[in-house]
Amino acid sequence: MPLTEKQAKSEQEKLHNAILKGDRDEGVKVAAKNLDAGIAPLDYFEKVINPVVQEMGEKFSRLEIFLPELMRTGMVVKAIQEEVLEPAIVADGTSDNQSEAGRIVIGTCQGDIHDIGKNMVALMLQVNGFKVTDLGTNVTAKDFIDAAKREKADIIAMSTLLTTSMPFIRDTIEMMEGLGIRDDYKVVVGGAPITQQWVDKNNIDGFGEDAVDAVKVCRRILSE
Ligand code: B12
Repeated sequence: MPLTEKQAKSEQEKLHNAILKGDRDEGVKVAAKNLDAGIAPLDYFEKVINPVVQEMGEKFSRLEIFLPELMRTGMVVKAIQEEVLEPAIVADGTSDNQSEAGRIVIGTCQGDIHDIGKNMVALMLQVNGFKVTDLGTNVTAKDFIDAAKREKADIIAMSTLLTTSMPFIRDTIEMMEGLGIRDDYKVVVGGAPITQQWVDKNNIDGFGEDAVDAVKVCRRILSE
């Protein structure tokens, strides 16, 4: 049962209140109530969580809220992700280890600790049959490359939300070129500041707008 626009607005308000109070338990409770009522976890993520975090980000850039509120946003959303959405997505998942769709190492680039979007992408790839090794946050070019070799990866997937960390994606590509291994792995990237134009300019194989798109892009580039 998809969320209507009116329901989504009212749920956004409840989540927003939980964030302002910094009340993770209330956040978890209001999210769990939606899933118990038959709302799909991705529908809740896209129509409730995403608009609220975007709004918090915009308020932060207009100096209407400050770092403590931004941190509360991260804390409440991560709790919902870990305690409500991930178990539900895994339970619904079609993961089948017998027919591995491909091997992916994923991480948030050097200098960046944002991981809510990256974790969602990793989870969706995993439940869609990819073997995913999550390297966490603040991952250097060398660590991406070492992990790709170790895990015999098909794809290196990099996330960043900071414009200041975008050059580290380019560093990873340049390090791969320097080592003569650029063609051994496909590179897929995502995160709010990244554009298709930037991707095309930097010898990157794929770009995903969101977690569902990430699965499509990874499938497409491995079948090419
Ligand atoms: C929550 C948040 C935080 C939390 C993060 C908690 C956490 N564990 O992640 C905390 C409080 C820690 C934080 C800290 C900071 N933040 Co912050 N943060 C945000 C906020 C509000 C939401 C980010 C988020 O989770 N979005 C929701 C997820 C689902 O979306 P997403 O990450 O974009 O991911 C989706 C897609 O992009 C895509 N995707 C993502 N990765 C990948 C990877 C691949 C391979 C693919 C295919 C797709 C893909 O799929 C995802 C799922 O749909 C944003 C605002 C915004 N509009 O993004 C600011 C924002 C990113 N932060 C910002 C800033 C400035 C900071 C700080 C520097 C603040 C400070 N002064 O200290 C620090 C940085 C610390 C560091 N070194 O990293 C700025 C960045 C500005 C810029 N252009 O560089 C933003 C844009 C806010 C703003 N408008 O100013 N932040």
